[in-house]
Amino acid sequence: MTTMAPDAGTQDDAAYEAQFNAAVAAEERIEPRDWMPDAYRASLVRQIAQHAHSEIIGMQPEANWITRAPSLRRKAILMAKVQDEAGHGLYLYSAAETLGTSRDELLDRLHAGRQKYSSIFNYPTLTWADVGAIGWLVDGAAITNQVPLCRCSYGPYARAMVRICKEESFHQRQGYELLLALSKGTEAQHAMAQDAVNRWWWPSLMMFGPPDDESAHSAQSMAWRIKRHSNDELRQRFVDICVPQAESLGLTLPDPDLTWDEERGHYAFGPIDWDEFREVLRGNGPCNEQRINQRRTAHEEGAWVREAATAYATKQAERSRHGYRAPQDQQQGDTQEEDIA
Ligand code: FAQ
Repeated sequence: MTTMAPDAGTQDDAAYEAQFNAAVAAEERIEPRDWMPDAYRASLVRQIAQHAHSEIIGMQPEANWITRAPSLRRKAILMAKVQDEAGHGLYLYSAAETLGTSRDELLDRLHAGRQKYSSIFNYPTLTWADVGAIGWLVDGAAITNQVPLCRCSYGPYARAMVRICKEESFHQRQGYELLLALSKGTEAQHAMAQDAVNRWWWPSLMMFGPPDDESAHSAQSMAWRIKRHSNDELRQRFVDICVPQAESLGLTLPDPDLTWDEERGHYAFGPIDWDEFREVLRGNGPCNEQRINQRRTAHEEGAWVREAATAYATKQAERSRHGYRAPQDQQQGDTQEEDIA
């Protein structure tokens, strides 16, 4: 879309809003400098920030197992995955910054408990199999939710999601492969995999958010084409994908009501414990306090890194203003010429 934010007062807000609505309806992308309703901007900042916070807090449960991974291969894979989550946080904070809210401000809101992160990361990782269950179920749920976000009406968020989804897909596969190895291993390993799936299944279904009739933002977000599907639609899609995968894994999903509904062409599933979900959102999940405390500590302990990076960037900017090039920035050819001279 090309309607720039008004600065000459040539159109009133109603005209801009009509253009904005037409662009959204025509599946055009809204870009940072385009005019947009304040509520659209605020809702995007809310969702993108919650998403970014989830990515960085989501590093904690799995990082807990890096030092105890059972082989060098598993350790390398897990380190790469956890680093990817940090990267996802960065893309998303950057996308939020294009809407005029800085990363510092968003982190302050997270640390003060004024913004949420996904409920799923308030559960503990008790065994190595939990790393597999997170990859298979949590990343699987994340992909199901996020692939449609690649078509979100806001350009920077949609573009960030393309790369994130590719990486989440690798994460999901590593989790599946890990669980498969355990499931086909010894009896004790199989039991460990089953126990992890039993604990992560229901919280994974909660990741999709409250049921549609209780979802405060869905209707507006879908009208703005931020969200493309409702929470319940995506939850159902996820269940339908998981049932055959669980069969291939040789594991059982912990729901006695899980049956194929011929008429609807979907799996029917049992009731979700929404009281548990609400409690976790209120801060009373098993690990809420631990997660936010660890996040605050990491932020405080990382202050010197941010200061050093800022000082370095200032120095580089200063030098480039004066036309000085640091030796490491010079072309290799320059250095060779100097050497010959
Ligand atoms: N947890 O009206 P709705 C990942 C809040 S990334 C906590 O339905 P909406 C990768 C919601 O914010 C996982 N809060 O809201 C990874 C709102 O609160 P507010 C994160 C939740 O926005 C893997 C209120 O409830 N993914 O896993 C949850 O239309 C492994 C009302 O709800 C995203 O954030 C919840 N589960 O729909 C990383 C994807 N559900 O803001 C590491 C992008 C709802 O009024 C390791 N986000 N709430 O205070 C979305 O698609 C949407 O925001 C939904 C919620 C679907 C999460």
